[in-house]
Amino acid sequence: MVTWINALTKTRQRIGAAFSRVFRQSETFDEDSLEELEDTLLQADVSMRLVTEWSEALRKNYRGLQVDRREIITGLLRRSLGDPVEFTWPTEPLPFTLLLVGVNGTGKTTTAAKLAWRARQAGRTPLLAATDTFRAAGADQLRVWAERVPCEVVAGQQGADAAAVAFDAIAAAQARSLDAVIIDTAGRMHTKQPLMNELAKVRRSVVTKSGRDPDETWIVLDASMGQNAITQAKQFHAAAPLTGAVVTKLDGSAKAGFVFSIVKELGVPVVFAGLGEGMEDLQPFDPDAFVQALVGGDAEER
Ligand SMILES: Nc1nc2c(ncn2[C@@H]2O[C@H](COP(=O)(O)OP(=O)(O)OP(=O)(O)O)[C@@H](O)[C@H]2O)c(=O)[nH]1
Ligand SMILES: [Mg+2]
Repeated sequence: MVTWINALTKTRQRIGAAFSRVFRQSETFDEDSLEELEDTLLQADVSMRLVTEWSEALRKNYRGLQVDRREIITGLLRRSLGDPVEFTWPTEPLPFTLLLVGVNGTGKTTTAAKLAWRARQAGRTPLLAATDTFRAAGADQLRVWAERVPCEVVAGQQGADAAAVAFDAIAAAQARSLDAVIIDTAGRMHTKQPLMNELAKVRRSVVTKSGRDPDETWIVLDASMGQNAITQAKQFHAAAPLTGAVVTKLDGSAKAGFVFSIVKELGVPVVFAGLGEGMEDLQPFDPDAFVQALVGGDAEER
């Protein structure tokens, strides 16, 4: 299993040394240290808006004072991530429905499978719905994963109506008294309106069949996209209101700082994070571990 410290190696390699310098400075907290901190955060793809907000708060409260920088800076980063979401598989009303959305290649299909695996680990019966009917491989890929989980799968033929597949999947889960329907959708560009309309249609068919909104709609964001991911997410939110985000490929990214924007600018919690390719590498998002892994631990600094 990949650890948070290992997964965030690339981002830390980019910014860890600069954080250490800021933390180590023993004089008072002055403009130079604030500027170095600002540069460091921007390099990790934290948005300009957030960097400005944080640095103004630090300037106002601590400039000219001798303070424990590690403590106040990590505290500031940590607070901005909010409380961790402790996701548990709901027990009613069943079946629980989860819609996974996002642009091409972010990790939706593998995340769907990993979530099904987690559901099984928690003693639940998941069903995977393969609504990616754009490509023949879309359904096949999920079938292979379903065998590994193992769990049931409902898939459409290539070219089939994605909304109809979602409908059939919920019908199957209802008929077989299964606990959760995890709906994988095709990757789509957030700028292509017909594709976004199709996503809205998939969502409506969940509402029609289950009698309520999807219980969760999570956007799957590739961490290496950095700030671009926020722009995408806003467009998806318009087509299928988001209740959370999954950040994948943190292990391959040097831009992990954009995670702060998901919470602060998009206003949805990060529920899970992908730290590697293994089944068990999709882990509940842990804000404490994330911040510690980002800035580098005490041990590493010494
Ligand atoms: N290293 C790493 N690789 C990941 C992670 N999550 C997904 N991947 C890889 O990313 C690639 C794309 O994953 P998919 O799940 O097929 O992505 P998708 O969003 O379903 O793609 P489309 O359906 O084409 O839009 C695969 O090779 C996955 O193994 C992660 O957290 N870490
Ligand atoms: Mg896919």
